[in-house]
Amino acid sequence: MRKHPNTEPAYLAGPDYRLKNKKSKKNFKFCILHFAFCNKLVNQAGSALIVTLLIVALLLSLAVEFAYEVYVDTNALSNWSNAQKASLIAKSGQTLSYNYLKDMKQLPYTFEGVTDLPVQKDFGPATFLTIKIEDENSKFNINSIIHPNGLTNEKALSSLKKLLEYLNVNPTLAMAIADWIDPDHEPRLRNSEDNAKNSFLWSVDELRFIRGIDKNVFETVSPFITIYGDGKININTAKLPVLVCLHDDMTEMLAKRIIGYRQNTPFEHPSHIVRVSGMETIGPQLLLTKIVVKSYNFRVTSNATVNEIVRVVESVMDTSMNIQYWREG
Ligand SMILES: [Ca+2]
Repeated sequence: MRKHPNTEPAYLAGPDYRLKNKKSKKNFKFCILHFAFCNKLVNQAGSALIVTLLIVALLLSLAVEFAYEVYVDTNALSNWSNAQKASLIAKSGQTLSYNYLKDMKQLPYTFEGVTDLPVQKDFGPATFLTIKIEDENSKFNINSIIHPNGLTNEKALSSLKKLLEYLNVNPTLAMAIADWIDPDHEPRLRNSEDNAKNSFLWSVDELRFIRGIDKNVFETVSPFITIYGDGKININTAKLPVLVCLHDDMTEMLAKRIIGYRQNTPFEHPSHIVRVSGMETIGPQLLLTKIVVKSYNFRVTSNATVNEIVRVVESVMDTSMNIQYWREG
């Protein structure tokens, strides 16, 4: 039985087999080398691909970052430009109001407490201007409770107590306010002179520094308080709480009658207040020091919007166009 050639040992197979076997080994060796070479090539190509991808990713992130920075810078520049434009338009609102108040000065009396003026002028797309003119003589002058010589103005202090009471605020706060303003250091209430300013208020906001005046009290009282003017109140423009505090004997019903009267016939002279039924006795007592029919001090708030960027300029000016207060925001 003949053995299968592949199972024969090499020394029995003869020269052909050895030659064949030698070639096979050589081919195998070549294959190994070729495989190693190809593998090396593949590895090198893979590494190059990864490096390329990393570079592309890096460049891409740089490009995105650059585009974002350009976007942010462009946006910031646009916002800045809009803000500048809004600021200028808000200031121009003050000039428009100045002209409006000059016309108002020619009238014998002032009869509008708050005037809202949406300005119709075309400033461009998405650009608006609104002006609010508020009569400061329609409010109670908080500084009037102390005379310029430092003594207490008892009538004005009594009016302030009545105003607070009408607004459901503790009326004794009027004493704390008086101590805050007056130059002496004698407390009307316990601790009411502690850290007191002992000088007139420069702003209604200063009321917040006074002990007992919290946010709620301030928001309740401040719409009816001013620090501008000589303390006289315009009976054509004052709101109900301010009219009620004009005199100890003034009732809410009388104050409402005043409002009803002026809606049909604005007061052209302070003495005309006696024409209101029930004011025959109180009216003459108010003439000298308490009431006027013409206002001299106005708060002007001009609000400009340019592409949703808002700028506000607020001022208080008198009818001689003296600026007493100016704020931009
Ligand atoms: Ca004091």
